[in-house]
Amino acid sequence: MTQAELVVVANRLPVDRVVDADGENGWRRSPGGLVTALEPVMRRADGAWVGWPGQADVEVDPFEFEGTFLVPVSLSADEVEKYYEGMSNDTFWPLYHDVIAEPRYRRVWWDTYVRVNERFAKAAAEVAAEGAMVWVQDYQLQLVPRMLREARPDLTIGYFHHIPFPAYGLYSQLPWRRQVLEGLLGADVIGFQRVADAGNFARAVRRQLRYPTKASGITVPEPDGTTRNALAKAFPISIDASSYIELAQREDIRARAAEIRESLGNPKKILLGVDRLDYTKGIRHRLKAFGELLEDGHINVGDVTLVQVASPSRERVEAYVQLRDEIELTVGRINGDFDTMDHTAIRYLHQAYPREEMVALFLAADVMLVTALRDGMNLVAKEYVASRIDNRGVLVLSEFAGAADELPSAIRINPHDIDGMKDAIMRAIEMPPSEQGRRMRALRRRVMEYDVARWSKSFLDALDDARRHKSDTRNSAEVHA
Ligand code: GDG
Repeated sequence: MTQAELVVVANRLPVDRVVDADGENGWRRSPGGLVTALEPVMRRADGAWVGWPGQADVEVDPFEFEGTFLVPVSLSADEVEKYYEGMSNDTFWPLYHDVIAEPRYRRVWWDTYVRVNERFAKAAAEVAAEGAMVWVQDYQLQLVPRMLREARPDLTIGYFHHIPFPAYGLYSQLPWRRQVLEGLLGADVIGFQRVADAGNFARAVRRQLRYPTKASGITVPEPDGTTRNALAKAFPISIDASSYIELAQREDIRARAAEIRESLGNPKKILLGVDRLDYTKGIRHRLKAFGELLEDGHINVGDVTLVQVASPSRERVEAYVQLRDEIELTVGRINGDFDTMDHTAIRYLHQAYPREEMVALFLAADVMLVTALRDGMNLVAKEYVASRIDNRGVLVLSEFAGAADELPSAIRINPHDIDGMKDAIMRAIEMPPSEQGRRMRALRRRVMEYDVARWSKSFLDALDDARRHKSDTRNSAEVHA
């Protein structure tokens, strides 16, 4: 087996299984920011990626794919149900998003989560070279850092948390709150989206484990009686901005944007929402505000259309089934009340589109609505901004999305305040081009400067520092021995 200097461990492998016309199985790189960000790093570093291939009960041997060594971790259908749909998406996801939906605490899910985390940790331990760096991704794998450290104390371990970390009062509901903190603290560097998330984590560690913390450092006791320092701090994730700029410059995509406007009956203003269909995204609140604006007569369907892309997500989890029903009922009601033969109030699309179509939509949209009730970052906000090479368009952005920390030139909203959101939408619709330009330029500067390459570099630099520090302490211990 390959011995890799850099190992990424994520729930999913960076590839999707595809079957070609002859029925042959193959693999295709899955689109996604993380994959794009890490690809060059992985190539340079003799990298390996440990993850689930995305289908239950599929056993695949490790293989080389476009310069990265891929190590598939197999999950049974029962494990997918308990570890992924259950513990990850029906316990951690709602709990970490401020219990917008009620988290379910089921012991059998936890047991499977532990077992599956062990399997990921074992696969990573097998493929990592002596003294390698391992970077674990996200809430599905919170126990891996500790398990890996126990198996391989020579490794330097990083963990990045893509979703929020909740306030202690909520976090403390978790029956396994100590185990999860201990699991994460197996890492040398623990990255969060926002400064507030890192703060919530440090507070949980102080309250629950009584470990001292100072600035971003946490003093973690080791089994041998010594202590070590773990770093817990914000590394806000970003997007591959240049690839969005390239798409936005393409003639065919610009033509498609014009065609989209045309097909909606050339309204004066197009509002756009693009989200996975998830209760954290505030889609219902957005529809409520939009519906009321129509009802109040502030806007009419001839002038303003809302396009809502809600890409299918977690369709086997009950809360998502319910959410879809509620949203579709609301859309149906609003359209029923306000549509005309020529114009629709909401063009609702429960589909996933290729990136080219997304960028065409971004270019067609005068106003982008990001109304999340809670969101680690929200990459869609950044993708919209990067695509607006014409410095036009308005971003309406929830203060509960991580992106709000970095994008102060957006129109900031509290999605729970429906009147406030209605005012913000009207302001966005009526904003003069000069103000749009001023705001959009500021937003674009930020997104282009802090792109995903910069994000991964800053995290890996921190990890490298931790590794150097580790070998310094080891050397000085040897000198003193
Ligand atoms: C989690 C955190 C954090 C969506 N529909 C389509 C499509 N998308 C793409 C978007 C964007 C991505 O999916 C969604 O990223 P978000 O950041 O908006 O949200 P989550 O999926 O909840 O991601 C989040 C993120 O992790 C990264 O750390 O920012 O807070 O919740 O890139 O464009 N892409 C295509 N077709 C679709 O229909 N091609």
